[in-house]
Amino acid sequence: MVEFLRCSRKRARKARASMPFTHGKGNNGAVAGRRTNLALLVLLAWALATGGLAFAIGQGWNRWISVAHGVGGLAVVLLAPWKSVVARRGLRRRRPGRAASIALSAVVALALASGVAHATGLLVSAGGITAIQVHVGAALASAPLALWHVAARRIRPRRTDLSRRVLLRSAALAAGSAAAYGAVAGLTAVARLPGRSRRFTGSYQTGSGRPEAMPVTQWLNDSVPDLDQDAWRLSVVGSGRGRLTLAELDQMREPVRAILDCTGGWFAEQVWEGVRLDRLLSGEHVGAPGWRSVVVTSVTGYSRRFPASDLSSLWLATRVGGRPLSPGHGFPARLVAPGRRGFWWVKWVVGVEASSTPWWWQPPFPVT
Ligand SMILES: Nc1nc2c(c(=O)[nH]1)N[C@H]1C(S)=C(S)[C@@H](COP(=O)(O)O)O[C@H]1N2
Ligand SMILES: [Mo]
Repeated sequence: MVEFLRCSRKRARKARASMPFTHGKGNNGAVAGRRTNLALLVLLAWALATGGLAFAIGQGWNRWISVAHGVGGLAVVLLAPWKSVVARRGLRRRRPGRAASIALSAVVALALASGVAHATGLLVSAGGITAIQVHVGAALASAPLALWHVAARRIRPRRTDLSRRVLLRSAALAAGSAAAYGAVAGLTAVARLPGRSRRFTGSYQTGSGRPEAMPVTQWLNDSVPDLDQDAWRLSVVGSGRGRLTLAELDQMREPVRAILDCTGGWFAEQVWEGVRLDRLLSGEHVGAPGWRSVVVTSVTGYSRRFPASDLSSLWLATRVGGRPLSPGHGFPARLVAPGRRGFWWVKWVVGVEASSTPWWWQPPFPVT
């Protein structure tokens, strides 16, 4: 990537002569630069949207979102030589905000490099930080910088930006990026890189069937609480059950095999044991008109809201791999939500509450 940004003068001259979004003859560098910038802006929005969606989805069609995300990222790489011409011209003018522009290119380069590192498996984690964490951090940092950049270096779309020729070149760029994606995937397979054996979410298998080898992960800033199992009670609101002890909960348990798939880039399959939420919340109120969702709350304050119709596919687990949960994995009780990404699997649960609020009335991702 850095290589691209620093492409040689000769290549720059060549690139200038074949800017991707020009109208052939009468090649106007400014128009071409503007269209390159416009394309990059669209691609950045695309990358943020598909990346966010890939984090939200735990079902098989996540694969296609991830492919769309990767193809978009590689399109940015393909445009880099042209953008470097535009950028060089801009830098020479020494306008205010240079530093922010350079910072933007740095975080985009970091997001691209860490994305490729994770996808191929060349560098999945180092020093306790995963490539995905770097990827998401850099991507989030790029958003405000890009907004600022667009405001400071305004581009005005014109009607001719949607000409047939521009659309054809966009299609060529899409085809080129798809081919690049195929090449990266093919090389990953041929070179037998770790990236070849990922789940459809892009995650790497870690500690399946061995709960003690499964990473302990927090979404943001929760820390493992120290809970006394005799004092612990589960508050169930909406079924007339009131408060349950751990022993009472344990009696209702059944086994469920499920995959915990963290957006941090790993997954593990375990046999959990827990009580199905529709059993826990059976009673006069639940299922009655007006019940729309169920909120599952941790002692830490972390919580997620689920559609009432999902109760029969959610479990409140007290055991994994035939043993009680460890403190890190949610002792004494944690949610098991097959088909949902890890951030739905609330740990250290103390409350299950039926509610009339629709399930989507919450931030798409937890905020703590
Ligand atoms: N209370 C609470 N529950 C939580 C989280 C958290 O930060 N706080 N993180 C979630 C995330 S992002 C994941 S991937 C799983 C990780 O579960 P584990 O630590 O048992 O592997 O827990 C989920 N449950
Ligand atoms: Mo996670």
